[in-house]
Amino acid sequence: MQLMPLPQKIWRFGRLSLDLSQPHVMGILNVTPDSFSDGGRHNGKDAAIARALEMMAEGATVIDVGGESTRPSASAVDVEEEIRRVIPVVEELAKHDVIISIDTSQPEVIRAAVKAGAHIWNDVRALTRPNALETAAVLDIPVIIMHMRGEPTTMNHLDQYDDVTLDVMTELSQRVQDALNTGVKPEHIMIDPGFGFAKNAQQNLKLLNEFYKLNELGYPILSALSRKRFIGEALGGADALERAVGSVAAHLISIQQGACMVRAHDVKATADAIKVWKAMSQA
Ligand code: 9MG
Repeated sequence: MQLMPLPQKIWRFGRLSLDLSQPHVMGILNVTPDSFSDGGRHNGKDAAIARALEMMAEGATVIDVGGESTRPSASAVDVEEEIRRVIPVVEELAKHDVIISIDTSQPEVIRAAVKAGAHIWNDVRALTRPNALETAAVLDIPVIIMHMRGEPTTMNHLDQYDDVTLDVMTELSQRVQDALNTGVKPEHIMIDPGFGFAKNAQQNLKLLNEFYKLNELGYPILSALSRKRFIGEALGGADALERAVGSVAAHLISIQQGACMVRAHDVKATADAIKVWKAMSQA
């Protein structure tokens, strides 16, 4: 592990901006039907907005809204349904001072979301869907390009690497190059090694230990480790809801090596850990 400075880069969105020389928390807001069921007391949208506002109060500077689960067992969602889930939440969130990222691989969804007020495209499929690269270039917004092999349903069989960190860097570089060749601006690109996507537990741990190597690619880096299975395994078999402290620790390890954004469920704990890290790094 090696200590790395963060990039001097600012993303501007009208009145809002994101200084990437500081680490940020991206709060996870899943708007899949099972995410906000509360026995019918609130509708799903109200509960989702309440959770987003809570995460902002806890220290999230970006809210990542997703209408499709990327778990290997999840069934596919059609574009119309994804739009029905995501857009009403984005329209409401856009009334607040928050930077909105959209977790989608569908060009139609990101187009509708940007119209409704979203700012960033977070694509676990790294702009590989038809027309995705062209859409990212035309929308002219920041994009998070994540490493994965195959699809969430097939990725668990695609974890053969010579050296996981170097192979991820090579494959991510190719996706970044495709984006640049299509007209995506270099200053709009953030990369993400895709913890848990086509990687086994040992490979995820090696990637975390060698996270600093990703800085060689020259782009700001997101790490998304929250409640991932390998964190549970490192804890001796902890369930998802018991992985908060392990996730905070792993996120901090990635920040120490250069991550400027971490994607988290447990925002307050993550933001507190970052405050301590910042105090230390300014001492
Ligand atoms: C939506 N989503 C789920 N896991 C993710 C990860 O590891 N990275 C990014 N960028 N998005 C993710």
